[in-house]
Amino acid sequence: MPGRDPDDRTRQLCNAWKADTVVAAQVLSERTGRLAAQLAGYRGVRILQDNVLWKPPGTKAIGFHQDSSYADYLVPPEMITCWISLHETRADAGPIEFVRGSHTWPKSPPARSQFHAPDDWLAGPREAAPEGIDLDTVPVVVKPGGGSFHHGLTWHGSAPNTSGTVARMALVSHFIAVETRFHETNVDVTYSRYRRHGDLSLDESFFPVVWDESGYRTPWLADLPALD
Ligand SMILES: O=C(O)CCC(=O)C(=O)O
Repeated sequence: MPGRDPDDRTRQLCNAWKADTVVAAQVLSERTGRLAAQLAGYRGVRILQDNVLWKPPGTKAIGFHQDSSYADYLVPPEMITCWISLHETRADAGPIEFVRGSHTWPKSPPARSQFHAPDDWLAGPREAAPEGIDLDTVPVVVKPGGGSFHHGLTWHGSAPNTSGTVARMALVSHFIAVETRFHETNVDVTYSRYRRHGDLSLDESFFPVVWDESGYRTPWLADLPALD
């Protein structure tokens, strides 16, 4: 709806897989889950959360952050992310960018950088960079359907879309190790609502198993439409 959201902000839906089976087919795809697990060295993965991002011309930056900073309510407190572009990306249209080598840096608290529309989107990694390291940011410039995987400690975000004409959309899957459990005392304002009384396990209704080396996959995922 025009005017509902500020025109200069990236629009973001979280967990669109619950509302749209085509989004679900991609973000919960077995192949994507297998690749994520194998890259992370996990025996299997569950989805933690998806994001659908739409960044029209004129939108401001997304503050650089580490995804695993937002996982302290989980054990282990980490994730791996798959980012798929729905458009041909351009370096001036605010593509996702990674800070080279930052997956080896320690985890910083999430408050260090404002997420939506910060003026200084690189403040977080600049503060976190080890002494003597200059930030080297690498944009992901790909065709529609192209994408990338990133480690939960990799600093990433995106600059303003200054292209004037080109929008970009992306589908993001944040995966966690299949054996992940809720933390006993740390809570997340949104996701700890899915914690059952006296039980730290993650319910497959909300955090389905996307791929496991045993061949197990949450059974109802078989009902999703096939990807061409
Ligand atoms: O697409 C972007 O600008 C940022 C996406 C992001 O933060 C992520 O994929 O974890």
